[in-house]
Order: sequence, then structure tokens, then C-alpha cells
Amino acid sequence: MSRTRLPWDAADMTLSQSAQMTLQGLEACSGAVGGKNRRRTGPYGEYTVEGSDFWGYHTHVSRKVKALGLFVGVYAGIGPVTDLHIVNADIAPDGYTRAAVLAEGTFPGPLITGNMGDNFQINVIDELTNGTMLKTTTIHWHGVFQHGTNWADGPAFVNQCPIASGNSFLYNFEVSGQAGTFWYHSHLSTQYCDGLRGPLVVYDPNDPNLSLYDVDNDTTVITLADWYHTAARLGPAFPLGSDATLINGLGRYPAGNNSDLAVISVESGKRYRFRLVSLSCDPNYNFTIDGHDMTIIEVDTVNTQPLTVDSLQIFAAQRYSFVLNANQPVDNYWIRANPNFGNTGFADGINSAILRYVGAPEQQPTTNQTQSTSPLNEFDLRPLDNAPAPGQPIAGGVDLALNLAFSFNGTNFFINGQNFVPPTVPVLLQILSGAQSVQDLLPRKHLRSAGQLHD
Ligand SMILES: [Cu+2]
Repeated sequence: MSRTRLPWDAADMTLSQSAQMTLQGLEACSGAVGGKNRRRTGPYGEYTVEGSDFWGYHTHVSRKVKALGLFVGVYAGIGPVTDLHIVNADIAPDGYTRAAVLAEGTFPGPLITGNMGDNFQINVIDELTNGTMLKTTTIHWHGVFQHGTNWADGPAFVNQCPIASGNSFLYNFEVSGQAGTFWYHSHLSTQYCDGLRGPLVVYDPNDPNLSLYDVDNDTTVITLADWYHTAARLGPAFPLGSDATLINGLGRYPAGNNSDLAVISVESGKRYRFRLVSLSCDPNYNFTIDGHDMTIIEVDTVNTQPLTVDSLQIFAAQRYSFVLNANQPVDNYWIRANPNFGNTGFADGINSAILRYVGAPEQQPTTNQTQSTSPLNEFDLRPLDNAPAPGQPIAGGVDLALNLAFSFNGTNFFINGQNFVPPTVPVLLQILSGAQSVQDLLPRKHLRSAGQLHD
């Protein structure tokens, strides 16, 4: 796999494009949300636009966050109804201090949890002050379908205006018919690489794989992240690698000061449902735990038939739930997440965390990585619910053949030669204002059931 950033996260823009987009967007967006009260008719009936209030936007009188500081890697689930303060703070998750954009002052952001069918009401309060990493923000809830609440999906300039510093925005959506491991992140330019990313778990009390594990809680979420010492907009558009890999918000960089690594605690004889979340901006990781197999039971919120592997490659934004049976001698074992480029390997504990059995000494593992004999092959995965796929189950049996040719010119990404250009006024606002009809905004090339791609 060649390394790529996520075009859908708009990380492919040049800095100048990004800055320009933000400025234009703010201007357009402030026009769209400002002004006097107006009554309008939207897709869900008539509603009132009151001054700067629009959907969830509210001018917010800043309330200081209690305990901002250097604490990292502390999980305590919040939600489904919660405030989420977005702040700037200096942190040193790998021993190197830098400014960051953080949810509730931590990296990663706090674990947000709820149950299947819950109504999530997450009030995002923008208290950002550092213009280098953008003072506006939006948040995307990665993996949530947002049926009927498209406005709460988060991508800036598509679904909403960015939230201005000193304002808040209430993301109000239901997660029905979905459960599993999600994540959330800034969806404004490359801002999430500067820290605004965290895990989101929706529990299913009737999980069909419930009998396969004993423990599934705040302590069984494992996040992987690429961490940079330079702010995203100050460094190269495509860094040649991250400085460190953070596992649960802790890690080391080469020539660093042997800072603390994350410790994941297990009790001998118990089976743990670990929820592995890649918060990556760029690299993918080869993930292993010395001496232990992993039985995959969920992939990107889809339950699977159990599949036992001894290594897995996880790409940016992917999630895997796997069961780990703590059936090895009480000891310390290396957890390894080797990036596909950059500072690879495990010298001096980089790209590593510690699996520690209760009763094992508080010291670094001395285990060795063994050759993987049963790596994950994605085509071996089977959904637990055998939902029928459309088309015929034969080669070429699809209803509609659609070729998506991806390309990259060193600056921007293209699909079939087309580059994404963000609108200056969010698409939803254009429709609601009556300036555009839905039909006007559909791509010129659209699909017909005849199976041809045409104008
Ligand atoms: Cu995402």
C-alpha cells in the first residue's frame, strides 16, 4: 500500500488552500448564520433562525475547563449526553512538549460511550485560541450513519459551518441499529493531526458475541496515533513519518527520554474484548501482542464470525474488536504497533506499549516478537449476520460496475480526474436557504440503473 492521507478528511489540501478555504468559509458561514430571526421552511418543516443560533450553534460564554494540564492517556467514559470542551494546551505524550488541539485537555480525547439506540447530545464548546492550529473546529463521529441528522455529521463546509472560537454547537443524533467501535475527530483541514481525536464506543447489551469475553470497559480500548512534533500547518504537507506512535496516548520517539509507555492490565484466566482504534492521520500499523493470539469479532462496527489471527494491519480510521485470552504465564509482554513508514521498529521501546498481567513486576517486558504465522487476511472475515449483498454471487455479477480511479499529483487527490473543491457555503445551508435545489448540487455525472456512468 502506498501511503496516503484521507481525502475525505480534506487532509490533501496545500496549506494555502486550507487557510484560504477557512477564511472564505468563515466569511460565508458568518453570513449564513448571522442576521435577524428568520422563519424558513426546511426538509423537516418550518423553523426559526435566531440571530447567530442555527441548528446547534450558540454563542458561548467561555467557561474554564477545570483541570487542563499534562495528564494524558487517562480514560474515563463520558456521554451520551455531555459537554466537550475543545482547548489548546501544551502536552508531552512522548516526552517532547508541544502545543495541541485537545478535547477536554487530553490526548486522545476522552472515551465517549453510550448504548445502542441512545440519543447522543454532545455539546462541543470551542475555546481555541491558537490560530496556528486553527481556532475554529467541527467534529465528525466516524462510523455513525446519521440517518435523518446529516447536519450533525461534522465535515466543515459540507454539513456545517465551522464552530467559531467562543461558540458551541450541539451535535444531537441517535445511534440506532448500530453498535461497536467508532471514533471522533476534528473534520476541519488537518486539525485532527494536532490532537483532536478520540474513541467512541456504542455498547450493545445484547451483543451476539457476548459469551466470548469477560471484560469490555473503559480499560479495554486501545488507541493508536501518529504524533508529530510540528504543528500540521507548519510542517510539510506530507511528512515522511511521524515522530512517535502513541498507544493510549503514550509513546517514545528515537533519541527521546524513555518516557512512560501505556500499560494495559489483564488478569490471568480472563478473556478481554479489546477495541483497537486507529486514530491515524497517515500511517497504517502492523499490530501484535507478544505471545498472544487475537480473535477478531468486530470490524468497523460490523460483528464478524470469530477469526483468530496473530497479527493485523490496521489502516487510518479502522477499528477492530478482538478477544484476548489472558492464558499465558503472569508476566509483561510487548504490545507492538509498527508504522508502515517513518520511525519503524522497536528500538528503546518506540511503537510499543506493555501488556501486564496482575502480579507481574512493574518493569519493561523482555519478550521477543515471533514471526507471524496467521496474519489477518481481510478476505477471511465473515459478517456474523449473513446480510445478502446485492447482485449475483459470481464474478462480474454486480448490478452496477463503477470504476473509481484514484490519483495523486503530489499536492491533491483525484477520483476519475476530479478534485474535491470545498464549497464556501455548506451544501446543506445552500439547500435550506433556497439558493440551490438538491438537483442543482448533484454531480453532473450521475448513475442510472442501466449500469452506465454518463452525464
Ligand atoms: Cu473520520
